[in-house]
Formats: sequence, C-alpha cells, structure tokens
Amino acid sequence: MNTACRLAAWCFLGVAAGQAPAASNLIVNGSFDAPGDPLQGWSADYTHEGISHYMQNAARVAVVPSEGGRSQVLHLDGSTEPGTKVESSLIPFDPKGRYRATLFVKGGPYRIQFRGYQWRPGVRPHPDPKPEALRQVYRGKEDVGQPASGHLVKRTGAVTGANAPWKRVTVELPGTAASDLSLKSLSKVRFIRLYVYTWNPDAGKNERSVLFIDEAVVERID
Ligand SMILES: [Ca+2]
Repeated sequence: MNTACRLAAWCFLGVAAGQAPAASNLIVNGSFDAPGDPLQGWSADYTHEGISHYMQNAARVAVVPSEGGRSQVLHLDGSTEPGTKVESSLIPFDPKGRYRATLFVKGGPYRIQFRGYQWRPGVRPHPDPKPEALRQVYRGKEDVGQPASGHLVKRTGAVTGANAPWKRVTVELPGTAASDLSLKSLSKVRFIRLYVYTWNPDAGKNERSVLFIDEAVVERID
C-alpha cells in the first residue's frame, strides 16, 4: 500500500470511530488523567502568595475518579470565602495571537477566564518559570456561572444543583470586543494560563459550592 492509501485508510478509520482531528492542546493534562499525577501541570498551591485564605487552597482541589459520566475530573470545593481556584500550566503568549479555551463544567458558581502574566522585576526570563517569578497583569473576559444555577450544599444538609448536566464553556483571548486599553495591557503579557474559580455565595446559608471541570483545551486560533 502506498503512503496516500495508508493515510486515507487511517483517516477513514479515524472518522469511523468518531474521532475529531487531533487539535494541539497548549496546556498540559487538560483531561486530568496523567499517569501517576492527575493534577500534573495544574497549579492549586498559592502558599507563595502569602495570602491567608489561599494557604489552604490546594487542600480544596483534587481529581476524582468520576462525575456525571466523565472519568478523571477536577473537583473544586468552594467551602469557604473568598473561594477556591486553580490555574492551568503556563502558555508562552504571542501578543499577535488569538487563543481559545474550551472546557466542560458542572456545578459552580464559577468564573473562568484567561489570565496574563509578566516577569516580576529583576527576574531573568527563562522558558520554564515558577509561578512566583511572574506577576499577574491581565484578566480576560469571564464566563460566569451564577450561584442560582450552581451546585450548593446548604448548612441544613440540603443539596441543590448536584444533577445539573455538564456544560461546555468557551473563553477567548483577547475577547471579541477588547478595548484599546485592554489590548495595551495585553502587550505586556509573556505567559497566559486558564483560570478557574468557585466560591460560596452565602456562607451563612451554604456549607460549600461544588465545581467539576474536565477536558480543558487551549488552542491558538489566529
Ligand atoms: Ca477526564
């Protein structure tokens, strides 16, 4: 069989199995199934920031075996205020580029956006920086899941929203209506990450919020 035929056969088999062409995912381990380390590539430890609430952030982030028909899913426990957050691996950023993130989300409330970073003063640029070498200088347009449609465990023990279906969320950078000011601050950005956050909207009434995410993909689209 010549090369063209082999390629055609491979493509046919791929289509028959319902596979989309392999897109290049710019983040590491977007499906939380890295062997031996399901959180590989994701940052949940913010102790380097020295902010008291987030000292325990990592303890509220875990990968669970399954949720709502998906396997190896990231679970954020929004048990306290102001909330619980996680960020993807760093992506070197081209200011002339456009980027799109898609991910599946269940529960919440949530805020999902791109965040942009520049080097901290005095740090020599290098290709694999630790989070403490960078300073956040940009927040992209958010996709927000409101508390009313979230997954909340009430202080009475009642639970709302636990059976909500998975939902596909998309955010882009820069947003389609980015202002000149926004584009100017984006010009300082050297790395971007996908940011995911949940919070307890009323700690008097709720024990915690519950957010799951899976299949996070970031692609350059332009
Ligand atoms: Ca998964």
